[in-house]
Amino acid sequence: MTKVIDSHTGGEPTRVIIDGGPDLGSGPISERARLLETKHDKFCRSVLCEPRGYDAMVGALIVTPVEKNCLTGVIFFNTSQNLGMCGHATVGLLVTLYYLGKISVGNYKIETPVGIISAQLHDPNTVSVINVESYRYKKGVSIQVEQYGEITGDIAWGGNWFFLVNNSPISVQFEKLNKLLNFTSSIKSALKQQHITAPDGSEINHIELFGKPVNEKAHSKNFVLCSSGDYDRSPCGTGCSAKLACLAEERLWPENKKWIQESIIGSLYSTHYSWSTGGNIIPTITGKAFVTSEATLQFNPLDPYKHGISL
Ligand code: PYC
Repeated sequence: MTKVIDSHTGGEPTRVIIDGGPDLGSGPISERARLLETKHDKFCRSVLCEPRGYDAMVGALIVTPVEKNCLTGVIFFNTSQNLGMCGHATVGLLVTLYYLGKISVGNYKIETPVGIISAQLHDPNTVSVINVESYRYKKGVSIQVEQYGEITGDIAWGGNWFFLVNNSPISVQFEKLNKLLNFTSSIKSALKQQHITAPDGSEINHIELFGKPVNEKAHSKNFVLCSSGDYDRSPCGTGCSAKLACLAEERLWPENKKWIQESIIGSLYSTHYSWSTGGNIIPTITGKAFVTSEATLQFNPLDPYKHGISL
């Protein structure tokens, strides 16, 4: 029996597995994350793929932390792979733990496969995530993208790897959703074909475009293609961290000043950063989540799609 609590953060869904996840042992969280992806992919697909979920959904598997001062450990995953960190799902996780009566308003440390983060629950729905250190890795990388020609972007780390494009030939508007999906998927393929990777050789699997905001409080509107192939309905916590890293590096936005990021559906995150002693930035992302359902997932052995619909 797998018990889950679903929530959304700025429209982006999180499914927290509160019971019935696989036993991954007690090793380092990064090792347990590797085990989840390689040995329990059927579990991940069955929990998140259609007909129980969909490609936008991110799973949050609660695990025992190695560091005793952490509230919990967590491994984030989507319908195709693990995520290093996930901002919207961290907001969803804290709101879910509050809903379950396991935490109250306050500050917590959380262990993720890419490092320990902090999160502050301000009220039953509002959370600030103090993310892992973020940085721009490369500036102005030009690639040839089929149908679109030369596209230039920055590569940055915000807990996941991002290719960030400021001058999108497709305007960042919800009405252009299919075109935005097509364009960003083509960028992702081009990066792969042209062997443009993160410093450790891993794929740059999130693509982020920026355009003019609609909401007058916001400084920018984004569109984020996630590694699952679907788009982020929220402004993307790790994507905002990568954006802040680029702004900071260019000295375009000062430390501790609020940057409001609007998502493709119009939801907002309030963000800011501070410099770390090593010259990277420490981003803070504030957003709201709401619990949408509690469920016990059923896996009938006679169900031909018990492991989800996937290739
Ligand atoms: O909020 O960091 C995020 C995120 C990554 C992928 C989907 N959401």
